Amino acid sequence: MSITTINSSCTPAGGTASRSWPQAAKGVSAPEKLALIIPTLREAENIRGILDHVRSVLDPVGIPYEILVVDDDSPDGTGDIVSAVALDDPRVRLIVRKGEKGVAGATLLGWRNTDATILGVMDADLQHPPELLPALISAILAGHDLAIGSRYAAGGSLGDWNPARKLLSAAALWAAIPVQRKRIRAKDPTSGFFMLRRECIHQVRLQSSGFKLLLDILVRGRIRSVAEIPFAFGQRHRGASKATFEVACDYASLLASLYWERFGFHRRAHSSG
Ligand SMILES: Nc1nc2c(ncn2[C@@H]2O[C@H](COP(=O)(O)OP(=O)(O)O)[C@@H](O)[C@H]2O)c(=O)[nH]1
Ligand SMILES: [Mg+2]
Repeated sequence: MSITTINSSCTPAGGTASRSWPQAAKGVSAPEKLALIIPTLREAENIRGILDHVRSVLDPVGIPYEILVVDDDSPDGTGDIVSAVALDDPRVRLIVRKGEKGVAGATLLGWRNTDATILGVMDADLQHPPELLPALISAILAGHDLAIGSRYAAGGSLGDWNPARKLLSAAALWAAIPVQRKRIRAKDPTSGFFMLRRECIHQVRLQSSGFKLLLDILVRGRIRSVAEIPFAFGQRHRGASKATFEVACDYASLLASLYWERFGFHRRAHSSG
């Protein structure tokens, strides 16, 4: 299992972030900045569309932002498309990882390569509606540490998933209940669409394998308050899902380490102390 930590501030890679940002809109304090990570693996058919869509939604919000596409060396030209967009808009940046896979690690790498105060992540395939981004930002600016795009909050939905996938998702949620702190327990701790304050994971050790970074953050991060904003999980725009049996194994490994920390080591330490 690979573990990684985030520092409270980072030097942006590639020098592309040393530009001056536009003035923040009224109500948004100047030093705030959002870094939105879009992890990609073979998303050539989706990436230009999602970048255009996200920028059209974020521009009117007025918060300084950058979008970091962290691509695991996709052979379909995803990276070339992002590079072309980045030439025209320096708020778009590409990070290419070689020899590694996994959404959690890609997201953490993106967050390490930005100095933004608000960190976010969303998928490239339009299953996460960009229209939800302003509500997530507002929740953070209103004082929540973590804002989750939630399929399970009232008003949200899983879309057209088949019964087997719904059952698996419900099992994953059920398994995550005992390890979460009651006060901040989330209805959708396995969502891949969320934002948080950078300081909440400053030097926190997080598991970089697998897809389910949010649960790790909920358990190990310094999260005091959570907002869940409902959304309907959309249909993949183009291409195929990369969710595999290996992803399920990574989730099982994450759960095992969280259960051990919560109910194994500490209990032993307390009972022996
Ligand atoms: N960097 C990176 N991104 C990935 C990897 N696997 C999936 N993704 C991206 O993560 C997002 C969600 O993946 P997806 O296959 O749609 O998962 P699903 O929605 O659960 O079916 C998409 O943007 C994918 O391109 C990976 O190994 N590395
Ligand atoms: Mg998807």
